[in-house]
Amino acid sequence: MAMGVGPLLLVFMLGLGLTPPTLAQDSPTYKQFLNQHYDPRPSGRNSKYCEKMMERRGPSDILMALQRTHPLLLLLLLTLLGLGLIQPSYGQHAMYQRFLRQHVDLQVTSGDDRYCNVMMQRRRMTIRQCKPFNTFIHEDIGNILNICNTSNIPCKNGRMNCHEGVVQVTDCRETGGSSVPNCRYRAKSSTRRIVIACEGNPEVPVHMDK
Ligand code: 5FA
Repeated sequence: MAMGVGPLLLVFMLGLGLTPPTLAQDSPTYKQFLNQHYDPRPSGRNSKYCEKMMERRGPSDILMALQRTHPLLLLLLLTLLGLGLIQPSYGQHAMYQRFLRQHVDLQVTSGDDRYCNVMMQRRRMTIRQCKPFNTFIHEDIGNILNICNTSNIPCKNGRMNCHEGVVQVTDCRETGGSSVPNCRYRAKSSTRRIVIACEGNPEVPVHMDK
């Protein structure tokens, strides 16, 4: 369901393309002018004629107002549709950003306890509570993305969007007795098999499963 900016642009351009002809062919201002000031076959030029015409042409102001707003409503509808289309893409992008923040560190190839204490705080995993366990992957982003291209395996929650790969990691496990804001961690660096969940088109990592 991932959609890029392309469909939004298409829908938006379609909206822009549809609106000008509507304005040109049925210009509300022009119609209003005709309605208020033009009568090719007047049935008289007395007060009765004026009364009749004012009554007949008056209420159409509401219609005119509706006609005037019609192109805007159309544009609004198309824009909302466009926003609806990019929403899933944006959500998935946010999950990918979250994955990068929590699980990817390309600066180092391994880390010690101090690394975990600093990184868990820096990557905002010790705000409301000390996240009990977290893995940092020290691998080129291309290699991590490639894991999403391997065959699907079941995730812990039963979904089939998980993939496995072997990468260099630092696992940070909270030591007993630490608490916010001084969360304390024990580090374990290794090259191990990880399982990640991927979503989107192209698929990107959104969750660390193991
Ligand atoms: N989530 C879980 N399984 C998913 C899947 N197969 N595909 C896409 N998303 C999936 O899940 C944490 C988050 O991951 C939730 O938002 C869930 O929708 C999504 P969890 O079941 O609470 O796992 P957990 O308790 O192991 O997660 P945390 O400890 O919060 O963090 P993790 O580092 O284990 O996982 P994370 O990378 O998602 O933060």
